[in-house]
Amino acid sequence: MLVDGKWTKSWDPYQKTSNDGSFVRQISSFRHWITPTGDTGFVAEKDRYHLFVSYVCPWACRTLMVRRLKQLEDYISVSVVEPFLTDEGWNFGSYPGADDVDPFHGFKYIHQLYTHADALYTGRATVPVLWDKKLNTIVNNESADIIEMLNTAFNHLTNNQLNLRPKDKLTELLDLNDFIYQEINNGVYKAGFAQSQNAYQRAYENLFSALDVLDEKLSHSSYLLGEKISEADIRLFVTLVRFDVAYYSLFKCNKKHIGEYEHLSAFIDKIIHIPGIKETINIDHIKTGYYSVKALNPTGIVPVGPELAVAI
Ligand SMILES: N[C@@H](CCC(=O)N[C@@H](CS)C(=O)NCC(=O)O)C(=O)O
Repeated sequence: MLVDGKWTKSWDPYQKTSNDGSFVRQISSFRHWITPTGDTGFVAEKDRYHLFVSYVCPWACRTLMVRRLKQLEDYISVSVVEPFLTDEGWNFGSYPGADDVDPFHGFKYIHQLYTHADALYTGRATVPVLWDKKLNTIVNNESADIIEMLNTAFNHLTNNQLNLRPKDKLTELLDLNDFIYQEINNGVYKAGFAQSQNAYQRAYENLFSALDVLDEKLSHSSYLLGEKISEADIRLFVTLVRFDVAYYSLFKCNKKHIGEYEHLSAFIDKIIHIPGIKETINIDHIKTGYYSVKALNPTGIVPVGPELAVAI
């Protein structure tokens, strides 16, 4: 991580651990907001913004999904890092599907973007990073903010009417978002990076009861809030699509494959077939990336399987 703008030590996957050995995620620190009027200093305009992502990362990929669903390709360009976490964190390079170098400064590492934006930055250099090409700085590094912002900030320019945060269902959506974040998105990490048997077992049990709840919910409707796709679906999807490939074995979330859940697997299939969504998923990067975490997989061997129930 960075301390006062200096890269301190080799990359380590453990963000923070609480006293009982549970995994704790860092709070994001760049929280600017793009708006139609630019009252915040960041106005919505064509070709001004850029997303730095890793296909490995569910948080980054949810921003890619929303960019596609909201037809923002001409407004927000994208760079992809290599799937491995190096001793200096995410880097650009020649791995297939990645970009060689940061296109604006020629940086090799994502952490250089952070120190460019704040020379004394302290914290982890995470993806996604939403970059402002005009002001040459980070707008926001919190994917929850980014997807919320992309849902509305550019609508007057794109005329895209899809609303992933319907006002009439906002309370239900926020409750679902919270549940999905706690029990599923972060739930798999709590199991995978637990540092005590108790913390792991608690995470495992909570995760699979939450999956049961959502599988049941999806037996009544196409999407979590009914017949229209919402933010909650995107949040759920990014974890489900990585589950059988990475979390099941590497994170020891091995009670069931998602392929064994009738409604969750139909849900994955439905979302994958939305035009453009397949391009936001790169199974090779996901597998290579997760299995490159030495703390969890010291040999670095990447499994060949599994054969996925839903073809991607
Ligand atoms: N709160 C952030 C979390 C992002 C995050 O944890 N990204 C991971 C990849 S999945 C990362 O970049 N980790 C690098 C590190 O921790 O050094 C968000 O949702 O945007």
